[in-house]
Amino acid sequence: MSYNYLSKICLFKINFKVEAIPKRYKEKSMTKSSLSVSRYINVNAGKIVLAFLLSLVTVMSFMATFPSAEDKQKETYDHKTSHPRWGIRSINATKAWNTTKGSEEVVVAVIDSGIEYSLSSIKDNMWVNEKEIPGDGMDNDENGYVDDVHGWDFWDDDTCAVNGSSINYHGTFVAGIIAATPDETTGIAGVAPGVRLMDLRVLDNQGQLYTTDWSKLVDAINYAIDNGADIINLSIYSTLTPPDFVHESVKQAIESGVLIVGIPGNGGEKVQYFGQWEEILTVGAVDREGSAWNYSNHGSSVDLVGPGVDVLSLTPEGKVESRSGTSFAAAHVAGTAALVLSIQPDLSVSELTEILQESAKDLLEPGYDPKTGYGLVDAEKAIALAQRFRR
Ligand SMILES: [Ca+2]
Ligand SMILES: [Ca+2]
Ligand SMILES: [Ca+2]
Repeated sequence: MSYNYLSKICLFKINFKVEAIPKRYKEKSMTKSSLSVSRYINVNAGKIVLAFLLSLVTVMSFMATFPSAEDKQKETYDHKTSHPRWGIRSINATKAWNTTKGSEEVVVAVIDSGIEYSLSSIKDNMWVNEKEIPGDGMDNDENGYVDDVHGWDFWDDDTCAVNGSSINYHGTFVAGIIAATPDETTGIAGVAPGVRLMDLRVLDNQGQLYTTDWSKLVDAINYAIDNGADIINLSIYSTLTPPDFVHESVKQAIESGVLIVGIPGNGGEKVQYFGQWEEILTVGAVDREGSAWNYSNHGSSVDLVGPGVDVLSLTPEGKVESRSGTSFAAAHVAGTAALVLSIQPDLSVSELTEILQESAKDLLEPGYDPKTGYGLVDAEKAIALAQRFRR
């Protein structure tokens, strides 16, 4: 256990002029003693980093979790204690596969830290901009981006996440949950392995975006709208209020028929942006038993929950790791929405949302509640409901 979050915190203390650590994070970090708490601390460490950076530069959001000692030890999953597909099984995605594994016509834009799309279980699932000739230095489809084949790296302002600066694990991890091809070697499979992933990188290699970079996020949303995405997975949250033009771009996406799946954030507190906006389908996290995760933010903006505690997926190095966060719960819902659109491509955003909510498995008190929303997303039931859907 020589590697732990404290060393990370110390590093930040050295590198930055540090404001006081919010007391409640300290308390959470120091007083809990359960075996799994180190992963929760990670999330809080992320929030602390936010506070640190606020004193130095203007940071807008932080969503990534750092690898903890426990995560490090779990680089290879244990078949006995953790089936690599428990997350997608718990939402009955593997049963939904009897109907569809997803259509390649359905495109999920992952606005995140970039996707390592050379991984064997990701590479065949990338969206391809058919109108663009790769590598000729020309913007063949005249969409404003030269040689954009699988999306765009708005952080580096280059053609893809894997060229240029190194990437944070987060985007690849999310992409794996949405659409990884089932792989019997790693055991990993995405919710909707037949759909396509659009890679829109906005976060740096620490998983952060700064207030000077709001326009990068808006450009990514607009790219998704203009280039045929059906769904945006937006597993990013901000404790600062975003400017109106960001909200406007979110509204524009919905009006254009693009569902945005977002998160409430990981602080055990009120729902943060962007999940706070009603246009966004906001997804909290539950564990393997279907219990609400303590650190999943809650409030009347939470629409659904998904598996988000000790979820297994792929790192950019192709390793299977276990992570916790509402980011990963949202990815399960984005994948489920993609399955539904695969059999009912003409659904509006509100119809798709209604199907996901009505087919969810109700948790906690009967009906809606602010911790688990309308309940745990259920891919099999959502597909069945979509099949019966008539306007
Ligand atoms: Ca282009
Ligand atoms: Ca070109
Ligand atoms: Ca790049």
